[in-house]
Amino acid sequence: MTEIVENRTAVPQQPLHGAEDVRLHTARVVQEMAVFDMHTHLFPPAFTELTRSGIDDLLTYHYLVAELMRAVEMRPEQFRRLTKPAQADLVWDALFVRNTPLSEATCGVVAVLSALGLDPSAPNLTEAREFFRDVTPSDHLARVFDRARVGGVVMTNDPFDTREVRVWDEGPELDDRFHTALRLDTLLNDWPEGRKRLIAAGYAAAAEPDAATVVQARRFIDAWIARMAPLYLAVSLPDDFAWPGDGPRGLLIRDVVLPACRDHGLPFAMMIGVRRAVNPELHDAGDGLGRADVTAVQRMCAEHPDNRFLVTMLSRENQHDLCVAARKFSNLMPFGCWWFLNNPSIVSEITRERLEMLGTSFIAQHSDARVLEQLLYKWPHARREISLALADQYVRVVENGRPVTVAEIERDVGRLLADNFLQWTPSRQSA
Ligand code: RAT
Ligand code: ZN
Repeated sequence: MTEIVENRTAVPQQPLHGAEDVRLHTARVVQEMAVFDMHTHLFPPAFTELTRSGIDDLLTYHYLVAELMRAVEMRPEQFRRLTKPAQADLVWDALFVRNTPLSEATCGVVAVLSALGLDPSAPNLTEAREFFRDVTPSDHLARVFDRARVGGVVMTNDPFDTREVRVWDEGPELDDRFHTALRLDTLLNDWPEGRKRLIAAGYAAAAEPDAATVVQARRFIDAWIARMAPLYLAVSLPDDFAWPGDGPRGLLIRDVVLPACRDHGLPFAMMIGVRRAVNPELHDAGDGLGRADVTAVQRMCAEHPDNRFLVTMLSRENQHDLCVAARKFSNLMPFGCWWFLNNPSIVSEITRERLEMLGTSFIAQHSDARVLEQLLYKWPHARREISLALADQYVRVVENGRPVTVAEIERDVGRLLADNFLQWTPSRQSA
C-alpha cells in the first residue's frame, strides 16, 4: 500500500510560469497518478458470490435499473423475476439501442466497452458476452486495475451479511490490492436486526442496549477488527441523523464505535444523507436522499477530538457546510462525491469548492464501484474533472505571481488521490 506513495519518480523542481504549461502538467500528473480507492463494493475473486464483473453485472447495476424503469412499461417486480442475462439484454435494448446513452451511468458503460475494445454501438450483447467468457479472472483483474491506475481499493465488509461471514469463516485467500473496511449499518441503523445477529454470533444483547450490551457489542467489533484488520469503521446515515443521538444508534456510536476507533487508531467514516427505500419496490435502486444537518458532524468532531472522522454527504446542498465544518475541525476529512453526486458537473463543482476552501486537505474521490470494470469509467471521469479544477486553481496562483513546480503538482495530486487517506490509516500512522 505504501509503495503507491513512495515509489513516485522524483521530478526536478521546474517552476512553471505559463498557464498552458501548468494545464499540461496538471493533466498529465492527474492521469498518471495511482489512486487509492477508499470506498468501493468490490471484492477479490476469493469472495466468490460477492464479486461482480462482466457485462451482465455491469448492465444490472442498480443505477441503470432505476433508469430502465423510466424507459420501459414494466413493474420492478416483473424485472426481478427475469434471469440476470435477460435483465441485462433488456437494459441494453432499452437504454443503449432504443435510447442514446447520455446519462452518466449509461455513458460509463460506453466508456468501459470502448476501454476493453468492444463495440458500444452493438445491437446486442453477443460480442461482449464472448469477450467476458474468455477472460481469465486474475489477468482481467490485473488489467483493469492497471488501466484504471488503481493501486488499491477498500471493500465494504459487512459482518452482518451472512454471505460475507461465510466467506470469512472459510478463510479466503486475501489479495493485497483489496483492503477492508468494517461496515456497521445493521448495528447502528437497525438495532432489532443487529441485536438478532449479535445474539446469533454468541454475543448477549438486550432489547434496549444497556451497559452489558455495550460490552458485548464492543467484543464483537474487536473480534472483527482482529479478523479483518480494517482501515476504518463505517456507516451510512439518514438525512435526519442527529448528534447527540437518542436511541440505540447514538448510544452505540458514543460508547462502542468511537472508543473502538480510538483504541485501534482507526477513523470512523460516516456517509450521511441517504433516505433508504424512498421507493421500496425498486429495492437497492429505490434509495433517495435528503439534506442533513452538518452541525451534528461539528458536534461530534468537537466532543471527540481524539477521533478522526471521514465524512461524505449525499446532498449537493450540504457540500458547502461540510467544507466550512472541515475548516474548523482538523479531525474531519471530507471525502468523495458520493452516488448521486458522482456526475461530472457536480464533481467539478464540489472539487472546485473544496480546493478553494480546503486547499488539498480532502479526499477528492472514491469510486463506489460495485462491478470491477466500473473502475474503467468512474476513475477516468473523475480524473478529468479533478484535473480541470486543479489546473484552474494553479493558474490563479501563477497569475497572482507565484510559479508552481511539477514536484508540487505531484505532491498535491498524490494527497488528493491517495495520501490524505493513507495518512489516516493505521499502517501510515505507525510508519
Ligand atoms: O453508491 C451506491 O452504490 C449505493 O448503493 C450505496 O452502496 C452507497 O454507496 C453505500 O455504501 O451505502
Ligand atoms: Zn457505497
